[in-house]
Amino acid sequence: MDRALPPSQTDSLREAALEVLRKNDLGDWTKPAPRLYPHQWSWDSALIAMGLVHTDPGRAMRELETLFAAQWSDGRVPHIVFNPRTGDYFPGADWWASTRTSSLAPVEPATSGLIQPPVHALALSRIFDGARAQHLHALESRIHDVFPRFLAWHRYLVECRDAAGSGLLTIYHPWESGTDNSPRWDSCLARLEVGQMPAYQRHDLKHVEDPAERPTHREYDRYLWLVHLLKQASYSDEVIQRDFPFQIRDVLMSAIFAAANHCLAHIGEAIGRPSSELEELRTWSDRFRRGVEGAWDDELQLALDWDAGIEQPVRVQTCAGLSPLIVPDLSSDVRDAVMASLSGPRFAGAAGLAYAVVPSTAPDSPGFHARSYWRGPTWPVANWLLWWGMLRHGSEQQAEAIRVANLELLQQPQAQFAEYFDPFTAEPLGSRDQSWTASIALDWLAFRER
Ligand code: 2M8
Repeated sequence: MDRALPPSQTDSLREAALEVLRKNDLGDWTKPAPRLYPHQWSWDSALIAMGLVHTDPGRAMRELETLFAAQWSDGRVPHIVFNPRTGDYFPGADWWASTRTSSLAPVEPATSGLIQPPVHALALSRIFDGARAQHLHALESRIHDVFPRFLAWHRYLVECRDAAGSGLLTIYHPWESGTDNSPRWDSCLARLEVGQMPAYQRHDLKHVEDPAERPTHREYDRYLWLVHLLKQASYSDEVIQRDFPFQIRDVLMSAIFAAANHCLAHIGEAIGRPSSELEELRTWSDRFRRGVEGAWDDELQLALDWDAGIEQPVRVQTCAGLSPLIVPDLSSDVRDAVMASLSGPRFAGAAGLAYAVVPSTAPDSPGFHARSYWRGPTWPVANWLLWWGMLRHGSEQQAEAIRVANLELLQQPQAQFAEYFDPFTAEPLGSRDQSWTASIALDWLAFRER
């Protein structure tokens, strides 16, 4: 039984979460949301697999296999895999023109040319451990088969997104971070001069009640201008890195990558991969741990992204600053400092919160907006990542407090597995029936039974 909620409520929450995943299930992959996001998104799929593993580990594996089947020949896993049969989305496959633009892209399916945070090995590791425990040999053999693709993905990130060996991954677009309109990107986007590009029409605003919940038109112009420039560079890392105006070393992505290398090494060792590969993965995990630890800012008591365009840290206060918690083998003094920031008055301990969960941006800090997407609302999925990390660092009590507070938020009758929530009123915002919200609810509900 779950300590957070009485059994009748956990049962109905679980059933409702499963229903969301069933409704968004397209057979081999899952839509992140019924209408707002009708294609396959990279990190959504991995986090969806984290929930599916509790009911159908084979289907969880299929989610990853479908995504990795769209991998580019340089190893990158695209942030969107387009399905011609599912709904409107802008910018769609034509706008990205991946196959026409780069010989590295698959001929089919059409994809975007960006990446997203590399959470995939966290999901693979969960599937693997389950398969081993339950003697699911066919599933283990599928993990064997897909392993080289995962390794190629990690190698792409190391060689192309951190060629300088900084221990932090460089992103070229806010969409790569997954935290699209976070104040993390404001100062860099403010320097960007948008040139001539074709007129466009957004689809996202059709699917939310209030446009304030989504990025502004000014932000969208910048997002699309960056895509235009990326296409001009043929999505080539070498060309992009010469003078691209948006190059930021992303601390959250790098923390996830440190953990992902650790998870992949764990699987690799268990399935007997060559020791040279295991050594590489461990070295990468350590390199990105050091990168994230080195991004710690004593004054803000948060880890900060690095804006390579001006060679300065990005001094904002967002949940990404807590990402050292996701890193394996974190030194205990950094862990204690991050935990203090997380539970303190800028995040889960902020005055007036409806539930003691982590908002995406610290209330009262510049750029905060309670209803706008990644500028302040609480995202259960971001809370899940921090919770996952806290458990690994032995911060069990605090992890439990985050899990319980999130489940209480999600079991409100109006919550409907929303994409994000106003942290003060708990009003659901963005899409409803968001797959990864349902999926991580399943994982949180199953936690006490594990
Ligand atoms: C959001 O991003 C997409 C663009 O990739 C959008 O706003 O159209 C983000 O929350 C991102 O992290 C997420 O993967 C995606 C699908 O849920 O939606």
